[in-house]
Amino acid sequence: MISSVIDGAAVFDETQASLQSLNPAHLDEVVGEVRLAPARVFVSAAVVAKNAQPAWADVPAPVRGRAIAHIGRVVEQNSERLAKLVVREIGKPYAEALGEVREIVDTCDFFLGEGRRLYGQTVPSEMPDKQLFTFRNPVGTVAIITAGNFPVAVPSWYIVPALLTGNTIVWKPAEYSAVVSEAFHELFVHGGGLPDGVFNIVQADGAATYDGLEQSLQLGYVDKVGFTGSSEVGREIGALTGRHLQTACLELGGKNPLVVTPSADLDLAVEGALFSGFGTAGQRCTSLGTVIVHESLHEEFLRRFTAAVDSAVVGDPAQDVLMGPLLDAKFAERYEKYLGWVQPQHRVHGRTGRITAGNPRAGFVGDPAEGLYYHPVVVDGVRPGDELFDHETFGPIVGVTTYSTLEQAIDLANVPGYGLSSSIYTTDPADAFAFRRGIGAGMVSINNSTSGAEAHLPFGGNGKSGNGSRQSGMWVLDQFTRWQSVNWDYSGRLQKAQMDVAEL
Ligand code: UN1
Repeated sequence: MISSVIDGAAVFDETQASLQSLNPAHLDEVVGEVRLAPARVFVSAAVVAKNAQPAWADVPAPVRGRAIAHIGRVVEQNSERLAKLVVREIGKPYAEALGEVREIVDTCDFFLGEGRRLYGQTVPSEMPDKQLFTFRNPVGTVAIITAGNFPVAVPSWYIVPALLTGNTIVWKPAEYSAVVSEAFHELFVHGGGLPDGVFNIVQADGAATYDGLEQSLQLGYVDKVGFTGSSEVGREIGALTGRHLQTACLELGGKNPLVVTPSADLDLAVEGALFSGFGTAGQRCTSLGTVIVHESLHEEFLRRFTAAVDSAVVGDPAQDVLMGPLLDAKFAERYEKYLGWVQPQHRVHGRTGRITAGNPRAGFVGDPAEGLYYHPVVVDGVRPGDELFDHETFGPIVGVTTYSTLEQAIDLANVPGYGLSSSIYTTDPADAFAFRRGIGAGMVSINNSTSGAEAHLPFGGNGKSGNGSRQSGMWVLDQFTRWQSVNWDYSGRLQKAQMDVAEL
């Protein structure tokens, strides 16, 4: 039985419900059972983290960097085991799962050196015999709430820099990736030799987490929140955090556009659209929502794209497939609702991808021995105002629409009001840069997929995709540290800023 781990000890609360985590490729296989914690367990984890924080912050940053280095090596040594667990618990194809584990290692590699930098500045003063400085201080206790579609890479984006900068952690992973989360937690705690209380994991559902977080914020036990998940829940977390004058780093949904211009290499664009739309079964926040193709290429693009989709292999995620099953029954149910957004005026292609395991689901019913497999679907003729155009679906469905001028394409790309990732296929640099300037997204790909960001560039979105905060790379240091300004006057007299400014 999987449980929360607080202050180095498993916390079982027999009065609480437990939940089975199922293999989405074989719903009759239980991967693990998790005991869900109530709100008060979340609060006690926050108290423990709060108490452990000063000592962790006292550890010299280069030493914390070495702990991160060790974690990276231990994760690397356990890559295959962890990736196989990801395949089993959330149905992500093995190659992608291995890539995801690689992303933890990349993140550790990046931040281990940051332990020896973590620079502040020396700044000149307007007065003589006075010196100004800036220091980065840890924020304190960080609550991290993450989704299960990237059960290891995305948590590492928060956890690694938060630990490196001297913060302590309460992590609440998704319930349906509890087994992977437990394995991740163990690798981190043991690999890094982390003292008890520094990195706590709370296995809880959304309601208990919200209540626990609210109390912890109210009582001052949590100083920062990192959240990856839906735009709806992100709004609630942002509002809750703001009410207590704390800040949240929010990484939310996307309706990511891919523009195909007249000068594009069409085969490359098709390949990019296929991976962006159907990699991870369309369940990345960076997955492709709508292809916006120039009207002159519409038919040819559609012909090649649907041919590629038709020959895509959907099946056992342990094999070499484009797409495995959906993550979890809850997501499958939601996705089926979104399939209802297809309207009579739309032209539906696909639902023909070769499914090699189980039966495709027309409706979410059927033999539990078979997984949550769906056909990839392409819907041509989506327009603003259609639910399918305006909203994220988090599933293997891609819309197609046309444009005539690049300005229109940019407008169409911005209409849904998300702003996470975007892509343009063009061989004309002027188009590429006009797109970059006009698009509201935090991330822009030129001749590449909307998904698959590298781990050392800022990652994050605007609008419905987030509150402008960025993860990854050195930019995330601003999420987990607060600047402290120091002015040191060694003149031996009271020098007043703005009043005692030295003259030439
Ligand atoms: C997510 O789905 O929350 O850029 C993150 C990508 C991945 C991360 C996706 N590296 O597609």
